[in-house]
Amino acid sequence: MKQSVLIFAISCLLASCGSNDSADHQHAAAQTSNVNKAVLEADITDGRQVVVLLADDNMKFNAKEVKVKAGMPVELTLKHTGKAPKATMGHNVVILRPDVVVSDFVERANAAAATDYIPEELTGQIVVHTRMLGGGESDTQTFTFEKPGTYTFLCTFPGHSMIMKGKFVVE
Ligand SMILES: [Cu+2]
Repeated sequence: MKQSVLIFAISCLLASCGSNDSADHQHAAAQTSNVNKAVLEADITDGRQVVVLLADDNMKFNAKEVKVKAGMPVELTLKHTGKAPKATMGHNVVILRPDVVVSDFVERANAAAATDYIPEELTGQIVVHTRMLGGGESDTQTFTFEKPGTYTFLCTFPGHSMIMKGKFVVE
């Protein structure tokens, strides 16, 4: 916390910002510190790449990037480590194909409450997705990336993908 205040003070100094800008700067700093920068690598077990993503009541995933290989099954588990119910703090993981326009997808997902925010008309844009989970729940999906590339993953609960978003880097 002290460090982020210091960084804020320094960046404020460098930008020689006036008091009017302080709120904006503070807001931006808070958002940045809320984004997890961690990189996960899969554990290979019995020919499967095991990946466990965690999501919590603070609307965060435990990783920003996941490294896996193409052509080998991925066993992806999402665990909701929080206590909040699905209706207010639901989390899923949706992995999109590389050519998808993410902002368009998110817009359609927001309107898909009846199907737990999975837009059924766009399933062709989805590599795989977990169920929408409430606190304490988990879901596992096994699938294979056929081609190397960078694939966006996100939570489609409305508003969450602003922070709950990252990438699978498939080699
Ligand atoms: Cu979420």
